[in-house]
Amino acid sequence: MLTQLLVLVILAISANAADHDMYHNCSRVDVCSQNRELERQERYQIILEGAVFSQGVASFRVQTTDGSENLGLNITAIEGNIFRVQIEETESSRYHIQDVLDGEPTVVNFDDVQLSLTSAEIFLGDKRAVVNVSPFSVEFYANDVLTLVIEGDRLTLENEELRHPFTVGVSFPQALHLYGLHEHADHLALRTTAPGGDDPYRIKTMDLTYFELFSTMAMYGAVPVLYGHGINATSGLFLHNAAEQWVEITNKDIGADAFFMVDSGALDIFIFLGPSTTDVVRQYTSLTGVAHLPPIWSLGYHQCRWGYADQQDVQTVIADLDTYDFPVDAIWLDIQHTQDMKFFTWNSENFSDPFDMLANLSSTHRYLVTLSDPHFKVEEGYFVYDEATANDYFIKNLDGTNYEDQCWPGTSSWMDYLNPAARDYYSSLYLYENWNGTTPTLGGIWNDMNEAAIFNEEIEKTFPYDVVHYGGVSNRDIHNMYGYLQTMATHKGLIDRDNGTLRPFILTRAHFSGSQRYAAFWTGDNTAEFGFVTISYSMCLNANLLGLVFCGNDVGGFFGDPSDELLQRFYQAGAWLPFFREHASQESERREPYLFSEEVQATIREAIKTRYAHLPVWYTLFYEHTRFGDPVIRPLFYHYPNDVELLEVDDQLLLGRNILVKAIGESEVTSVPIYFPGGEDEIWFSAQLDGTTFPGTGWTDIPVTIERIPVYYRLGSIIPTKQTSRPSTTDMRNDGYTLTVLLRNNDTAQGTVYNDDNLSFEYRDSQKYSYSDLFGTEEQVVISPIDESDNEEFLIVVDNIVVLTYNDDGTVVKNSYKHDVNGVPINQMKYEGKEPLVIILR
Ligand code: NBV
Repeated sequence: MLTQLLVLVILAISANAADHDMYHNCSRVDVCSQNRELERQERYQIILEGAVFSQGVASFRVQTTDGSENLGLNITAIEGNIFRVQIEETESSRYHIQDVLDGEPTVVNFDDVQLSLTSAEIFLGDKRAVVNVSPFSVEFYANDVLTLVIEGDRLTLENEELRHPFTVGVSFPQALHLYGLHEHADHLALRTTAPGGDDPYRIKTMDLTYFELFSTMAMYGAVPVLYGHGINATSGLFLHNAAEQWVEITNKDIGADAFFMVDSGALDIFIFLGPSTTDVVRQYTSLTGVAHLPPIWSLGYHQCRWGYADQQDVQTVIADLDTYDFPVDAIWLDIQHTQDMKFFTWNSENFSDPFDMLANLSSTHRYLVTLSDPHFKVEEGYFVYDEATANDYFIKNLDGTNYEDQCWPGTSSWMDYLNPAARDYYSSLYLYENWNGTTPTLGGIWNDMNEAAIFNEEIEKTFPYDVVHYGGVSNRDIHNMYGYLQTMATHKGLIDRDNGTLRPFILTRAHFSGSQRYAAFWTGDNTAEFGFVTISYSMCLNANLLGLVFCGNDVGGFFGDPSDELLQRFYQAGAWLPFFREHASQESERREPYLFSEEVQATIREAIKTRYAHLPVWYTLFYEHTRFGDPVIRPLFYHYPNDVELLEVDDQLLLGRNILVKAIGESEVTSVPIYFPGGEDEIWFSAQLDGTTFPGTGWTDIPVTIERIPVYYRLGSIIPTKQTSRPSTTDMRNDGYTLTVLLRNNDTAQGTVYNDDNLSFEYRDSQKYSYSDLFGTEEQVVISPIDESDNEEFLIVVDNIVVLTYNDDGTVVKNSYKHDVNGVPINQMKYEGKEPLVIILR
């Protein structure tokens, strides 16, 4: 009995662990094993003589210390306090990636250059780059604070026939923590890695089955961006390179080091000099772009399962969600919707009438999202296979034949998205005329398995490096951007399909720097365990700092079956992540929320409805992201950069500036510690509006029940919500707003609210939107247009104003106004959108 139990326990544990024999650790990958213990040593020298400074570019000659090789160092000044550092052999065949930056960066002139015998100083406003000759380093200063150093003593560049590895050390002398290096299932603050301990953080897109918590193993996404946050300044870098990398982190008492070991490609680093975290994030998004506004339905709740098997199932699930009063905006189809796993076909038996299914969904104002992978069944007669073969659109082996391996359809080939013609062809497959049985109700596409994932454990389940992409480019040089290129083509496909009138919604698993321009992403195949609730916060917070704002996890856990308690905690936390979808493996039990007891249903219903109530906040923040490049959800340090205590808090998030949420990732807790930031004067009101408040004085134990997780509104803010409960976002379109005003006696509160047609690009192309400032005192609330947009159709109507006033003795007074002092119903006061509307409360 005992042994049986033991076997079961071992099975249970190993069932949820990544296969460490199959996935390589540092010792099995050349670029890591050969460099990890590289000694610091001067290998290169800068030759100041002959350096050229011209129109924002400084060029230096670099020589190996033995004089055997010549290299060049370029430092370019870029608009917005950014420097670009490029080091390359004069005779070089290094590959430079294309299509990742959001346009060519704008080069600006240096303000001054000062040369001495030992250094060159380049001035850009109050920022400065100093190139030191010996030992070779490039130092970066923001307002005289030394914030980032490129260290010459760990620089190596090798030029092999098929590989061009390099290493480079970077230090952040005043950082207290480093963030970034996405994607890992780890804490937000990067940990020290060291030989004998954890492997360096590995960055390589791959299908990490059963990913583990607090691990440096590579996952589906690759964003080689690193920020160093200190009290005096935040700085950062972006390594513009799509090859495999390993990054060793050493945190010191003050300062931190990162050592990049890169398998191939160009040494091309953008440096962000902040000085604030907001500045650094904006600098990065200024280079790689922002997400466009999502169609509002994609911010609602998504119902997914690997296993909605036929069109009747789709209809029944939606009908049941309606019967049991669970708002939902989209239902998803996994691979089963295809005929024999052939993408862009429908299964003739189970989805025999897709038009009928889509019409049904559309009549309930719901959308369908279907999965579309980058691999294609090798089968003559399958139109995509035939056309792609005829045009040479598949990835190749070294001998020029199509690369083939195993995936869902059996033997498959992979679309070569590096080839612009293949991308165009792939985009065209999404046109209504090319994909039979589709309508605009098929509102979104799910690009899965695009790391790319392959059913071959010999090659870590992803492309081997000797496959060749368009133009003879080795996979080694672009591996990490393959999925990115697919989403770029999918995005174009959806844009073309609707003649540019509708905003595409795409969910991708693999992603790279800049993916935010095309797609949302989720954290992949998580497990139904408590730790996976909280890891979704640290992972999505990290992603949000790196521009990838539209992030979520599989609510419920992909593998396994959550307990009732766990499922509720997943929903409660997931409702406060930008992308909110329940999803489960086909091996898991069905878990649509109406299948549970009434108590469990009530909790899940409240979580989903809370999400819908706050959609105006989400939508406004997504708009502000498009405009300023800011994250939608933010770690606490983003707004409280000087509080060293909170730098490691990563199971709490700030939605924008004003809403604080704590995920509960533990079983059977009756209280949880919450960090309230901001100091004594920063008061946090329970979002239950029950008059409970907490000052921002750090850790406080808060009693909790299963009914909800702790959520707080910040004093001084105005939170726009819609308190109507409807089946979908479409049904809420014309509902009025409730403004919740969080005030201190005799003080003011402020907020913003954004509205448009919810679906099109007219907000961007014709300025058709309304964006308003909200200002409140105990006496009045004022709504004023922020800019001169064409806002007429989208002016908000306020139904209700709730004012919570915090008194100095800690008591809270709550007043709710549906009328102003003169008895005029608030929702009849017309906000004309040109002049401020003043609503007198008393
Ligand atoms: O298409 C099936 C699954 C999908 O449900 C999941 O969300 C993806 O992450 N897909 C992976 C392939 C599963 C392989 C086990």
